[in-house]
Amino acid sequence: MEAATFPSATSRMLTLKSRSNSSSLFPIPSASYSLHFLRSKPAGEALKFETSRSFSVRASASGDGVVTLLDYGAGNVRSVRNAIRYLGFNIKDVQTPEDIMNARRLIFPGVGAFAAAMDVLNRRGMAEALCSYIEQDRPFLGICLGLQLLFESSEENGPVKGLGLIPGIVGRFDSSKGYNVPHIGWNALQITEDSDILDDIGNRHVYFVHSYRAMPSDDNKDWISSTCNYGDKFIASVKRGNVHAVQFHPEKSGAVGLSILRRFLYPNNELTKKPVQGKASKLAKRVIACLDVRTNDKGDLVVTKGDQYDVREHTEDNEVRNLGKPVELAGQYYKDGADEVSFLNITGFRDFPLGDLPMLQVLRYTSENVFVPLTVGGGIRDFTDGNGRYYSSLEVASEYFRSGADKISIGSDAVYAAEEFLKTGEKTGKSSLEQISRVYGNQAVVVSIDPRRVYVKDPDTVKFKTIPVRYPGPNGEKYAWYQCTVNGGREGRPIGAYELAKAIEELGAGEILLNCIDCDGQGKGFDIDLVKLISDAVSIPVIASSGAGAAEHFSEVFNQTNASAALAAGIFHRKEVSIQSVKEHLSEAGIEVRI
Ligand code: 1PR
Repeated sequence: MEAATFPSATSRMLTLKSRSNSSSLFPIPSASYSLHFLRSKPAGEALKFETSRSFSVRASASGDGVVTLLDYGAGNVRSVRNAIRYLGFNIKDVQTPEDIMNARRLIFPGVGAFAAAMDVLNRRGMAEALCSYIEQDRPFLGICLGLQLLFESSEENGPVKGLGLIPGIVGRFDSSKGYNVPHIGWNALQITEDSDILDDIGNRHVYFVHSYRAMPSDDNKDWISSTCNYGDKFIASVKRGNVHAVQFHPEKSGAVGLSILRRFLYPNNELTKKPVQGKASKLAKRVIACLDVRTNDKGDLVVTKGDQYDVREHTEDNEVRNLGKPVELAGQYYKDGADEVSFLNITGFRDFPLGDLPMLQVLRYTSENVFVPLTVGGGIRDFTDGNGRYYSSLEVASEYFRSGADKISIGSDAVYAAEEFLKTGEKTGKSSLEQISRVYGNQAVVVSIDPRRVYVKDPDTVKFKTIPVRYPGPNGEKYAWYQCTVNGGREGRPIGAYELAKAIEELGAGEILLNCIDCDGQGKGFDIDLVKLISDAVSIPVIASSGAGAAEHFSEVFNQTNASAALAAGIFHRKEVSIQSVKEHLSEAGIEVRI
C-alpha cells in the first residue's frame, strides 16, 4: 500500500491510501459474481455498429479523449460506458483515489443504494478525493445517485451522511399523494438558469428512475440548474462552474441525453444543432416495444410472437414463428421512438439463462446503440446446473445487468414468492425479488404477471378478488378473477393477479408488467378491466400489455386506467402500426408522450 498526498482547494491536506491490488470498488456484485465463461470476450469487442465517427476524430485529435469513470459495480454502468464510447471517448476506470485526482473529466454514475455507495467511497478514500476534486471546480458529471451523494444526507435506509457539498437532505417521494413511486419514466425539466449541458434540451423529456430526491431550498438555490415536478418540485440537476450533476439518466434519454453528455464532454464547443423545441410539461405515458425471444428449432435466437402464448405456426411443421432478429428489431424500435425496449426470454423457465450466451450477447449488442431503458426477463431464479454448481437468482440478474439491462423482470419465481408470503405473512428476504431489489433497488425490478381470466357466476364462491366484467363470459357469467400462471402460461396457480400485485409490491417490486393471456396477440385492445384493477390497487407503475391492435387502444388504456405505460409486440413486429403513429395519436388525444 502506498500513501499519496493531493493538493486541495481547501486548507485541508488529504492523505489518501490506495489499494493497488484491487480492481473492484464494491464487494458486490461485479467481482464476486463474475462468470469466467462469460468474460472470455472483452466488453465491446463484438461491437459491429457504427459509432459517432466525427466525435471519435475530435476526441482523439484533442489528445485527451479519455473520460475517467467512477464505477463501483452496483448496477448497469454499461449504458454509461456505451454512451461515452458512442461519443468517441475512451474510458479510464477509477481504481484508487489518485485516479480521481488525476482525472481530466470525471463521470460518476451512481447506482444502487445511498448507504452502500457512501460506505465504499469512505472505505476506499474516494469520498475525500471526490470532495477535493469538486472543490477544485474540475469537470464533473454525477448521474442519479451521483447527484444525491453530493448532498448532506439521505433518508434512504438512514439517515446516512453524504459528501456534504450541497446543503439539503435527500428524501423519498410521497406515494400518499397519488403518485407512483418509484418515479419511472420520461419527465419534463424546468431549467432555471443557463446550464451549459442542458442548453440543447429544448423542452423535451428526459428519463428518470428513482424513489428518492433532493428538494430545492434557499440554502441550495445557487446550485440548482433545473427542477422537475412529480408531486413536488424536486431538484433535477445542479451546476456550479464545471461541476454538474443530474438526477435523470442522460445515457438512457435517447438523442436528448446524448446531446447532454456531448455538451459535458465537449465544453465550449458548438457541436450540436439547436433542437426542435418540444412541448414536454409532465411525466409522459410510455410506449414500450416488447420482444419475446427464444431459440427456434434450427437453433437461431429469434423474435417470436404468440396468440394467447402459443408461438408456433399452425402448419404441418409447427415451427416457432420467426418475426425477426432481436438486435436489429430493438435498434429499429429505438429509432422509431420506443420509450423502452423489453426482451422476454420466453423459454427461460426451462433453459438456464446463463447457459444462453446468445441472449446475453443480444443485450450487449443492443445496449451499444440503444440509449433508452432495456428490460430483460425470463429464467430469473435459483438454479443448479448439471455439474452441481449452484447459481443464485441474484447472480443471474447480475449477469443480465452487466450485459446491459437496466431492469430485470421476474415472472414465475415472483408468483411462488408471493404465494409463500401470503401463506406465512412473513418476508424471508430470500426470494429472488427481495434479494435483487435489495441489491439493485426496487426500481430495477419488474414483475411480469401472466394472468388468465376465469369467469364466475357468483363472486362469493371464490376467495380471490373478483370484478364485474364489461363483456359477460361464455355462459353469461358477469364476474371474473384473474388467475396467475407460471412457466409461460402452462400452469395455473392458486393466486389471483390482484393478490399477487399487492404482495409483490410489498416484497420490493418497482414496476408491474401486466400481460393477459386471453388478449395476447388478439389485437382487440388491452384488458381494461384487468389493467384498471391492478393499476388502482398498487402505487408502483403498471405497464399494460397484451392485445394492442390499433393506436386507439393505447389512448383507451391511458384514458380509462392508471397505467403508466403500454406495451405491444405483434403490431410493431408485423409493421401494422408504427410506434410513431401511436405517439402521434396519443398526442392528438391530449395524452403527453415523448416525441
Ligand atoms: O417465468 O421468470 O421465466 O419469465 C418468463 C417471461 O416470458 C414472462 O415475462 C412471460 O410473460 C414471458 N412468456 C413466457 N411464455 C410466453 C409466450 O408467449 N409463450 N411471453 C411469454 C409473454 C407476453 C407479452 C407480449 C404481449 C404483447 N409475452 O409480453 O409481448 O402480450 O403482445 P401483443 O401486443 O402482440 O398482444 P419467467
